[in-house]
Amino acid sequence: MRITILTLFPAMFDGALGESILRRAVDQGALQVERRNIRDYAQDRHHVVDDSSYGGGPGMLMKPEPLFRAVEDVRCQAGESGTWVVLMSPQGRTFTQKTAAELAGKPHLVLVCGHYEGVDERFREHGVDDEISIGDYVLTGGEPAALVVMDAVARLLPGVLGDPTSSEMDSFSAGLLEYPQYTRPAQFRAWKTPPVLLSGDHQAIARWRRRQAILRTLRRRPELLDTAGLSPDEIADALGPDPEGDAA
Ligand code: 9D3
Repeated sequence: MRITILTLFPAMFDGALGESILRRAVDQGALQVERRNIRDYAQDRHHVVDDSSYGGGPGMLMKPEPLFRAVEDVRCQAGESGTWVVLMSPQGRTFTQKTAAELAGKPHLVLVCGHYEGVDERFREHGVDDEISIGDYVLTGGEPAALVVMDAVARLLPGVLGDPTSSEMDSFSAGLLEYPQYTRPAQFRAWKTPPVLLSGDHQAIARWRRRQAILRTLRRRPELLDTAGLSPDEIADALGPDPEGDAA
């Protein structure tokens, strides 16, 4: 897969691309990342990319010409087919794991990062295929959001993470929060690892984990249970008679 990032601040991606999983994905050839500076597509002498808003109001907007020229240049060089252009924007559809999976199927993603108070409406309307927000909070620009999208998409590409983990394969745990996890030492300070996890009884461990995952989801993110595909019976069944006395 290929990802092109259109940004006024290409260096903001240096750190993330130079480390860890994203770097490995690029080194392995599973992912090709290209950054282009939108300012390079401005045609006036001072490479101006922003201007004030018609009708007045505070702040600056990104001018349409450099944005259209940048996207059209990428689309032409890519041969047009399979290029999916996404504007990172607070007004976009909210990014989820489902969106990540959908975008991971595109051969060429173009992530456009806005800055200032936003972009000229004609670019939003006629220049892009999609518009995505990563959640309801205010960033200084689209770059951190593009990084989030790129990271979530990259780990879904074949070969990037190695084999999918068994919990990702396990349809029972889909849509639930994770169960509590422990590693050595068995006791740290006053805090002991739940004995069932040291018991070697794999069936008991699986039951305990499932119960913990459901309890935790019920307490912290009850709305997730609506889409986890669990019937009330399955929930009651997994929770059972409450052996630890910690029912919700
Ligand atoms: C006062 C109106 N503001 C909208 C909330 C203007 C504005 C603030 C911040 C316009 C753009 C931005 C920069 N943010 C993004 O470009 C952005 C973003 C975000 O702020 N939150 C979540 N997802 C995203 S994707 C792009």
